[in-house]
Amino acid sequence: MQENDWDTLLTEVNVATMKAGGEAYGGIENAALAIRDGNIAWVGRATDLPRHSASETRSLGGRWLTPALIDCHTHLVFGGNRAAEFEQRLHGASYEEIARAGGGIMSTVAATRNAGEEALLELSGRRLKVLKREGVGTVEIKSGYGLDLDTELSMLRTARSLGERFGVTVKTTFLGAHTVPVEFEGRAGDYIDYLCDTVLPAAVEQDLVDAVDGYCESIAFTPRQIAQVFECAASFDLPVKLHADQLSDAGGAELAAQFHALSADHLEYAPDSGLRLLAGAGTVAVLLPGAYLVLRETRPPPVQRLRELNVPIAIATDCNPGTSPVCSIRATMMLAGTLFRLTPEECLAGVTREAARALGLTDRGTLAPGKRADIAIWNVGHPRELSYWLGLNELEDLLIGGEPLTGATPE
Ligand code: DI6
Ligand code: FE
Repeated sequence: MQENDWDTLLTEVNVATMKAGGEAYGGIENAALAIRDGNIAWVGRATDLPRHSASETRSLGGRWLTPALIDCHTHLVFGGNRAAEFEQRLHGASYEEIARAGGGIMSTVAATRNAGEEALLELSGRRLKVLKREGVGTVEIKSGYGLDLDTELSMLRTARSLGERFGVTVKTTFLGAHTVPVEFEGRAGDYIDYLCDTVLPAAVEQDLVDAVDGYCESIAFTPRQIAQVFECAASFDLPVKLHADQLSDAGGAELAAQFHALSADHLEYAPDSGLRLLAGAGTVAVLLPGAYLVLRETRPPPVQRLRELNVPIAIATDCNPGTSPVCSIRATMMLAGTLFRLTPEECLAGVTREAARALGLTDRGTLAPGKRADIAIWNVGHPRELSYWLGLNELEDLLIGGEPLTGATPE
């Protein structure tokens, strides 16, 4: 029969489908999974397999399958690094002090403007390769270290090129409203106008933008300024995301909810009223334990309230040179458990089902018929191990659209 004519059949597997509401992890033991035309055609218990033919059968010796992992918040493309600032912080300076003294984001802006597109591709490719080796098949990459027309476009082009080069899905996010560049010092309003009148329209025109983000913080932009950028995003039908309430209660959660943001990220200082608005707006909370760790924050995000309010929780690396020099989604899962007390199942859902939702992707994040065959194959005895180890990589293989990609990564 036509519908049971498969390209690939994976047998002798256990599957963490990550579908919500049933077994823990959406687990199916002694399972099989069939792929056709790059999508999942069938998944279930091996004893329930219908009559079929398959061009290729891969027996996986009891390994576990999960959806390929999704890193839904990164600043992967940047020049230079900020190890010197890290050192200064260890000598006692605070992140805010360094930023106010002209370091911080601005020092990465200078390095990124000077790098040139070839070097940017090379540097960020190294970081993406590491993520991919851990089973990441989809990654979000933000601009925001250019802050001028040419460099913002260059960052977004680099992000798009990375997707093609590495065969993974890259979702690009415009973060022009990251900080006020020196050329606009003391003129934040003019800079926001420039973003809305010039930079974002050009990036959209060149089809380089999938979503728009802003840094709403006392050291960055006010809710009013970000709202102007979000209005502009809406005029292009682009979804929005927000760096919200990381270092202070800056009204970020409320703003994100007001614009029905795909996600509100960080949220350490979000007030309860803001969380309730997020719940009503269907916005995903993206928690970033790498930044929390590196800044030695002491106030964790309100995980228990998010659970009570049924706000979906995703987690991500926030890979960036200032606050989260973290290129490991697996370490991020372990840290989300250890620092934020997320359960291993919440951690795995946070880098699959909920991370997909944070990017507005409905075709991935769970293993179910009709979803893309983006599948990670693991040498583990149980999926809880994926949030347990720090620094052990049990990835056996990564399938993207049904095709094994391990080894195809450019060196
Ligand atoms: N994400 C960001 O964009 C800022 N913090 C964060 O978690 C700042 C990044 C930087 O310092 O470069
Ligand atoms: Fe960030």
